[in-house]
Amino acid sequence: MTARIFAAVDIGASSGRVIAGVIDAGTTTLHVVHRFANGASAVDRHLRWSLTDLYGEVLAGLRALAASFPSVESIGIDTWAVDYGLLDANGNLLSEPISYRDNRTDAVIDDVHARVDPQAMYTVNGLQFLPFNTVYQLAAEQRSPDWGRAAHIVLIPDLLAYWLTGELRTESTNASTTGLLDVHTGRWATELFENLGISEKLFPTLDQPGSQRGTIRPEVVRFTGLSPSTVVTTVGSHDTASAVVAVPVSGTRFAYISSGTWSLAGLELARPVVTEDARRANFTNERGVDGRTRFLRNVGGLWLLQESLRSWAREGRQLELHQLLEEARGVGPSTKRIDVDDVKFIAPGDMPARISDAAGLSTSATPAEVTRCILDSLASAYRHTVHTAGELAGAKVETIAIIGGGSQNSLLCQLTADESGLPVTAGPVEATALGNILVQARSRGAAPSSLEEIRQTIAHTQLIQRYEPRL
Ligand code: LFR
Repeated sequence: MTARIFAAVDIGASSGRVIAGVIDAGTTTLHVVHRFANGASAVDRHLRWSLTDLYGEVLAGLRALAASFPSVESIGIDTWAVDYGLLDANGNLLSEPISYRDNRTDAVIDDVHARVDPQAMYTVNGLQFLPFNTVYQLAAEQRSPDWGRAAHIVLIPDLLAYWLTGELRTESTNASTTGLLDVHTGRWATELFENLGISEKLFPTLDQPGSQRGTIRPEVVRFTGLSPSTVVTTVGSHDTASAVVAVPVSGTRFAYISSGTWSLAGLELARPVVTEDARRANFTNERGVDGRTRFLRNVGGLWLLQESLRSWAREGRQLELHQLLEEARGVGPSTKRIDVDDVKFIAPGDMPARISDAAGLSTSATPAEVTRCILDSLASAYRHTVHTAGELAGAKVETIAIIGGGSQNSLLCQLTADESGLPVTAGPVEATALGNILVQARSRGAAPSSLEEIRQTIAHTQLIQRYEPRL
């Protein structure tokens, strides 16, 4: 059998990649063909992404892809969730999308909750309260000059897919993070739209992972050199949904932690849990591939460390991550910890000072001590979250699967095993790209049909480390 080739455009809050996945005799091998930086910056009084630049990087990546893998069949796109761009009636982007780390929703949250009781809202959308959920961002947007001219609200991966194919849709796993999708039916929650004074028609039609979005436009063919028959396939376009496809564990008795800028920690369930206890514990029911429920919490993530490294670099201390982690291992367990979920850590800025202040560390705390405090605090938040998820869902958890970039942080993985008393599998590092690629492959007959079989293949073919709890 000849190898089949698929590509993932995978963009996170701090970097993006175009990755080719070569599937040969059941093994998927990934090749990164293009990497680029991402980040939001202050423009016109808001923290904005540059989607125009990101699209340029996607095109450059696709050009590199065509050069090395001309027989690529299909491309899938995933990014972070909740953010969107507004298009006018001619399909033009009205302004660069505002980042979820912007503070514009502070002024509108109470107003939204006055229109829709948060308790009632949770029974409909099942979503964890986060100040940046799209529903709050749209409430702020309703006060902006762009609002009157907006004809379409387009989530970030769908915007990139629109520019590549000309087709406008809303992918459903990502739609579930807007706060406007009915968690029980998977359709738009009409009543919420009405109560918030937002027209449901602003969102393009819902689309499911595995369906064909469209073929690439002639201009894209000309620029990239890709074949005109190349398609864009809808995948779990919420990066976390794609990542959860690629956990290397079978059965139901596992928790996952998709560890990157954020840590998304929780369970995969057949049905949502929208009890008052789940709401109070701030658990979300995001939609997964194949209509599964991702019952999880956004726990603070490596953002705390990434942003600390940036602060130290601004002070002229260029620290090498590997060495810093070794030093953090050496300083031993920290007695002082932070609440990694505190909203004061969401915005960019001087993170070491905020952390030292919150933990009560001395002003002379070294970067290694701050780092150890971050990792110990994350590990105990992971333990607590996994434990609470199991209790709320009535599920037994026997293993924790850490996937994504954080799975390479062996100190964090070991601390998680120690804190939780459970074995931890770590990897694949590129879970999101693998999940993206395998959902495309499956829709074209090049990967097994059930998520369970896909996961078994991943467990057998990808690099997975194991950490046992130490007493
Ligand atoms: C992870 C992620 C989370 C989402 C956050 C903001 O990259 O997609 O799942 O809550 O970013 O969009």
